Amino acid sequence: MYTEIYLRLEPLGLELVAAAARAAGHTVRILDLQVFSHTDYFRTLDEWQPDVVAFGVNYLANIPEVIDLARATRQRVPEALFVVGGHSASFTADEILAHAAGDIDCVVRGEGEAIFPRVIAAAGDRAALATLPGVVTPHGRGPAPETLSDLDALAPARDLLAKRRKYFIGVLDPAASIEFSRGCPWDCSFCSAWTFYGRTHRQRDPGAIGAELQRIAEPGVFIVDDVAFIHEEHGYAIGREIERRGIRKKYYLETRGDVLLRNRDVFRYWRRLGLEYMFLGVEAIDEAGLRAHRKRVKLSTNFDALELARSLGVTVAINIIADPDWDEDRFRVIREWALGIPEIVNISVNTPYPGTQTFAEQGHLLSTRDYRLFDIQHAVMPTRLPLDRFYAELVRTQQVLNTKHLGLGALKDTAVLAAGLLARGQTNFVRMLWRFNGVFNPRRQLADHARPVRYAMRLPVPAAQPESPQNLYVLRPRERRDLAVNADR
Ligand code: B12
Ligand code: SF4
Repeated sequence: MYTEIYLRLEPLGLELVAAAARAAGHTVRILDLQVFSHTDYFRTLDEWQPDVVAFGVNYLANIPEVIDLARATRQRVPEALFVVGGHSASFTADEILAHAAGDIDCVVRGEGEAIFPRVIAAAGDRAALATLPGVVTPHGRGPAPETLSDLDALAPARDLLAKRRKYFIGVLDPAASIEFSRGCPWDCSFCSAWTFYGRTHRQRDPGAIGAELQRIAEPGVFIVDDVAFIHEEHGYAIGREIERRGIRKKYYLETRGDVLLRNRDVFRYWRRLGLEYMFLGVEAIDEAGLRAHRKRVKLSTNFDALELARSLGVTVAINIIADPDWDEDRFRVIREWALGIPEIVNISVNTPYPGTQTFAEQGHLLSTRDYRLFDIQHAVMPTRLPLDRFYAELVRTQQVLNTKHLGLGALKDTAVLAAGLLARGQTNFVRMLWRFNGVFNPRRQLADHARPVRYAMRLPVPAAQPESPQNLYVLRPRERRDLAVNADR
């Protein structure tokens, strides 16, 4: 739902995996199903008859669609090896294979760059597949996935994406994406970014980043790091490369309140370099909520960070997690608070995703096992309010907040900008201004729960003890620098 309105971004992980396959000598095409239709996909299969078909499944909600496509693919190109990889697939490999009943040949867990060419090489020998690190097949699995040794060895195959003008975030239209670092050293209970990367945080080489940025044609750049500029010296080093190369772009990044406060000067520096948008994961406006999410940050720190962000002159968006336990009163408090501050406030619904500690500990309480509802806009845990009233409150709150920024009043401020984008043929931002009511609708959200469920999610077995992170990791943790993440509780 979110990507129907506010943003659509290039599939960076898939581009890296494609670059690895190309470097190994294969002919590769990418079809982004955010932009192309299933009809386009089937036409490509029929015309091209690929030897390998690989899907990136970062999002849990896409699992049923990919299983259905695997089935249809098997009928059209029966000999092709069908591979699935990506963030969500890494946490659900066994159940994906079980649902697909032989139509998916393997799931690749973890980072795909090094292993994908080896998977292709093993296409002719499916028994050999089951011996590769991180690879899970219906007939057996290889050892644990390996951590990539060099994050700069490959550049994403951006040239393989047709229709690059479709990628945007708000007024950064069009926008490319780039990675400065990978992983996150914190361990929030609702998040799987840290469990995927074994709680490691690795930085790319500033020179390689500068060279990559110089090759990007788009004027907008979305920095995909989970937490930008954890180490300020890295932010400065990249900035110096940008200055040295005379690169002028507009940037969007996401970070934490405590990192912003601690490294305020580097963010100020980046404002001069073109930082336009900043997203802060505030998550809760009470101490109890922050503790429940294990954010390891004080409420006052987050509020100080908001003050600071305002003073930088960037557009700030924040996220608040709505708990299924919220009643009308709680939604009202959030609405009033959000209307009183200038920032863009986004509300998401607390959703236990496989790979998170919340899922391991509370997953057995889920009220639905329909993957498609796991998009943080649906309630998948029992709600205190009857579901229809929960959605009515949620959408009303989102509507109020949407109108604050995209209503007619706000539109006056963006009219010149919108006209400029239209003049350049960029329509993504302008279309977004009218889309909200068509997409966010309590009746639609409620009706989504009534759809027949053909693939039911596997639930965790309730454990007597709190789940150990060791059981959740995809990549194994390594020695890491002390980032003092536990200091501000
Ligand atoms: C950038 C980003 C986005 C971008 C989307 C970018 C895109 N088009 O893919 C935007 C902002 C649009 C976005 C939106 C959302 N996101 Co998001 N997003 C991320 C983020 C921060 C980084 C992803 C990224 O690009 N990483 C860099 C690349 C290089 O890594 P990668 O994609 O993981 O790819 C590597 C491996 O996964 C693997 N791989 C990937 N594909 C393939 C394919 C094959 C064949 C193989 C072999 C390997 C492989 O190899 C790659 C290279 O190592 C992740 C957090 C994270 N750290 O992963 C969250 C994350 C993936 N998002 C998340 C969520 C919840 C959402 C939203 C639902 C939020 C919302 N507000 O509605 C939406 C849903 C969007 C949708 N399409 O449905 C969750 C995932 C939840 C889940 N399990 O389903 C994550 C993990 C964040 C979190 N903290 O929990 N997101
Ligand atoms: S700081 Fe952000 S990316 Fe890191 S664990 Fe918490 S929510 Fe996930």
